[in-house]
Amino acid sequence: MKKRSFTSLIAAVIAVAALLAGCGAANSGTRGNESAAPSGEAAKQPTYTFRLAESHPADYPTTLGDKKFAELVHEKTNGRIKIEVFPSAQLGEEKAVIEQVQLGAIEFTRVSTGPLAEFNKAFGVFSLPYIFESEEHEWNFLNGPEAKQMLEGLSDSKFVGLAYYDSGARSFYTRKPVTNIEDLKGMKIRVIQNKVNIDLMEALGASATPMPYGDVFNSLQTGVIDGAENNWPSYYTSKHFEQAKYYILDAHQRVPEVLMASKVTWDKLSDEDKQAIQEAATESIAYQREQWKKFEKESEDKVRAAGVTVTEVTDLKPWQEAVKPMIEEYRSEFQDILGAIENAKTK
Ligand code: GTR
Repeated sequence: MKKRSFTSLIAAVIAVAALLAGCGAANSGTRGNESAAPSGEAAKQPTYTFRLAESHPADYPTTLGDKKFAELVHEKTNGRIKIEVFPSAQLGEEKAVIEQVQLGAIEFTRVSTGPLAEFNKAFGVFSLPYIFESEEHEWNFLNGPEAKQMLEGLSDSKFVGLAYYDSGARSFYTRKPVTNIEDLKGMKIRVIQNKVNIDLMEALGASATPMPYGDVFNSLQTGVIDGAENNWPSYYTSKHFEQAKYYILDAHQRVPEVLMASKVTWDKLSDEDKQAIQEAATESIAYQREQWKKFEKESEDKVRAAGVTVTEVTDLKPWQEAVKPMIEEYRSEFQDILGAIENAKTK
């Protein structure tokens, strides 16, 4: 068993055991920080220590956003609510984490809307290709009422959506040279598991191989897959660029990240605490986006310096044409959201 899958299994066993034993933070009101209980007025209110699961390393921009969020929550609750950020998939791979957040065994997480689509169908819209023209277009939509409604809709799946974080654009990288859409034909490409991604690979003539993020490096190394796709920071920090040295910038998706809580945890909090947490999440967005911008450039520089062959796609037409029929197939399912995305265009 691969090291990371084994770690995820252990994490899952511990979390379920904790849940069964009824020692989740929301059940007991505290989790191991009674000594830190503040004095005075605040002492009458409960103290909590929660966990936040993050799959990226400690210095990755989403993790920095999580930490800023935790810091703000701590500040706004006078130290009563402590959120410990567990980076590098210590609490498990994304899908397993989402399942545990749904159960209330993990209280907070930052995940991609890619895997989230398997739990809440509306989020599949972000995996549709070329629907955003730019970062501005994407954020114009994410800051609008429909995107907020999508976060609210997460409560149907036992989550509380708190904020969107930036994740740039995803492009393909491969072990063998790919310089145009034709070269992708027949290639086995790792995707985040969701139905839209599988249909997307088919539309491009490639074959979709869904697997957890933590398994991609080995699968590239052993040739189980021919390539994968991601943004600059993930391509760099995962070291996938060492195995797949051809990066073709088609920017097919902009799949935002989501900061969210377990509804099981949330329902046990006071209105005042809910408000403090929501405010902290909203305030952390600007910081996360700033960090994203900086790190995106740094990762690009590092990857280019390592000798990766980067192909800019000057004409996106053939790519967009190839996926048109699949987008049409999804049009009725995502009609309203697609309309709102269209209306959020900035030019
Ligand atoms: C990254 C994203 C992760 C994960 C990963 C993947 O861009 O931040 O949460 O979803 O992609 O491809 O699995």
